[in-house]
Amino acid sequence: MEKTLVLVKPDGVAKGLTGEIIARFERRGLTVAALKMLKLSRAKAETHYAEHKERPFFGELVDFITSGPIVAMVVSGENAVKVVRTMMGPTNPVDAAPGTVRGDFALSIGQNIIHGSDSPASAAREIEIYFAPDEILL
Ligand code: IDP
Ligand code: MG
Repeated sequence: MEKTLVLVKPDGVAKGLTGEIIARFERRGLTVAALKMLKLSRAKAETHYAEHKERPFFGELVDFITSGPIVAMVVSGENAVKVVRTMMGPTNPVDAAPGTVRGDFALSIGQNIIHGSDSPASAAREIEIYFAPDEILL
């Protein structure tokens, strides 16, 4: 089964949306294969978002993702990467349709509630940042 990394970002946790987000994936038929709450270190945040290192918003992004607790999960299922991305909605919530997580719960690109890996290769790289192999139980 394909696996993807999902983060409920600090704004999503603070708004009490963790259960709602997990429920959406479970109702769709995806499986939560690993789950934890944590506060991300700057070093891990910089590793996770390394592709954006040169972008003007990088500092703000690292500040935000390390600003409070997040919930990390491995979600698995057929085409999990693409299905999760579709259910999240586009990066800028202004463009996100109602029915998507960002379209229902976010307004700003900097605080857009949720992360999901953008490819199976990204998923493999990102899952290793958050989970040891023996923490992935399904
Ligand atoms: P994604 O989360 O939809 O995969 P990416 O392009 O990978 O989007 O960007 C990572 C995160 O960086 C986004 O979720 C968003 O929070 C933040 N971000 C992206 N572009 C901007 C921007 O132009 N201004 C501020 N934050 C941004
Ligand atoms: Mg991305």
